[in-house]
Amino acid sequence: NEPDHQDGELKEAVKSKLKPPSMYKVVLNNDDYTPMDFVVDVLMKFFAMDTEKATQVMLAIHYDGKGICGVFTCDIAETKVALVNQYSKENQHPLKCTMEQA
Ligand code: TYC
Repeated sequence: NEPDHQDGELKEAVKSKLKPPSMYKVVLNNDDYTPMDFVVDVLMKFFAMDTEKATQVMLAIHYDGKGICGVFTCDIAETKVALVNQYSKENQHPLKCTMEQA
């Protein structure tokens, strides 16, 4: 029940203390067995890439050993990693997804 201007000042004070969340890179690792088509499928299904972008990223991982699929807050990165690893396991591919602080 404070006057309006005090509410406004409180909001500013709170707002000024909020720092942006830490961001995490979600990384796919290369291996010798996962089919290229499956990796493209994962990039399209879980990281909203179109065929062309997913193919570019898959090939970059294939040649460089690993690659960034996206950068997310901790909770979202953890969820993506869990979903991708579960999907790979279900389909009996050794594809591994990990996260690193950005
Ligand atoms: N190296 C795999 C092959 O030659 C393809 C591949 C690409 C696997 C990216 C994993 O994250 C990966 N079939």
